[in-house]
Amino acid sequence: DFPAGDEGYHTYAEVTAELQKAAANHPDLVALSSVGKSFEGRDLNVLKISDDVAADEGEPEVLFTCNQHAREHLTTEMCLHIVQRFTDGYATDPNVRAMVDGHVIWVIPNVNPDGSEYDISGTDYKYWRKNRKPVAGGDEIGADLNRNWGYKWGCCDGSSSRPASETYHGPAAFSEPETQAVSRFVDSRVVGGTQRIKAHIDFHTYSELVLWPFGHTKDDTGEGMTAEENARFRDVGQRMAGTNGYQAKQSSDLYVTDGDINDWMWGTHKILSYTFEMYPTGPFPGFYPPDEDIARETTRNDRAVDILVGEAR
Ligand code: 0X9
Ligand code: CA
Ligand code: ZN
Repeated sequence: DFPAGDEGYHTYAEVTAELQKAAANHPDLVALSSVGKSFEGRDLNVLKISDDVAADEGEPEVLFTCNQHAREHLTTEMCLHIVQRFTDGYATDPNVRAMVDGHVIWVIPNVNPDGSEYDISGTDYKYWRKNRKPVAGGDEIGADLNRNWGYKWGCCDGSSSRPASETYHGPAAFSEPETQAVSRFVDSRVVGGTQRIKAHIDFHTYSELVLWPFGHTKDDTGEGMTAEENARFRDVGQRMAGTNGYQAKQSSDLYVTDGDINDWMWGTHKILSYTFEMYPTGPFPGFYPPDEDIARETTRNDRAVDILVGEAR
């Protein structure tokens, strides 16, 4: 469980219960399923939100993913906040209603449930980042899921091949059950040759940034990124950052990564894919803001989320 005083955060079991409640309270709007299982066998929950949720209306789709990194618990709360706003808000908020009527919204609150449960096991937080799959042939545990995606995996010195590293990219692209399951889900949204998911945010903490691909190269444009596409990433990124006060930049301007989720979403599927690094800006309180900060720091992204949904068309 979360340490005393931080009970406002949701454990994996509590997240699952919230998703089940949302589905029970809004049967026409919400469908809960799983994209697969984590290494330790936890369901990777995905919530679908749309009017007439059982029907395939062919609407543009948006995906929100959270908690690739175990200790970034505020991101799980961000996904839950999105769920709550787009379900409970449907009856009362005309803006929410229009977005839900015109789109399919997918939310995966826990991409790394084994890691986040490990991080809150025991009395104190463990500062855990990776997943919990043991590395073959040694004593190390875990790969960095955000270095395990299959677009130019391990290409560019933006990850590590040493199992002890915090950015260990795993033995192969999609070697980890969690990235494999989420990527197969995204692959499955190609319907009749067209990817239905048009836009995506992967939430992380911390630094208050809006980041766009590519991460594997410092070049703004080149293979897989035209000047026009790059200008759109910049424009939408800056508009989103204008609403939450984050800083917007290309992800490799922060540092080069290879095998991250945005590079795969864009490089493979041409999904308009961003990383948000949420509150705070620095190591105090870093990964562990008090639960009193949850409401303020999740609501802070409401307008940015709405901008992203508006770009899915
Ligand atoms: O390193 C990461 O995976 C992300 N930052 S975190 O502190 N949450 O670990 C940022 C990934 C964004 N991509 C690049 N910076 N290239
Ligand atoms: Ca508290
Ligand atoms: Zn992260």
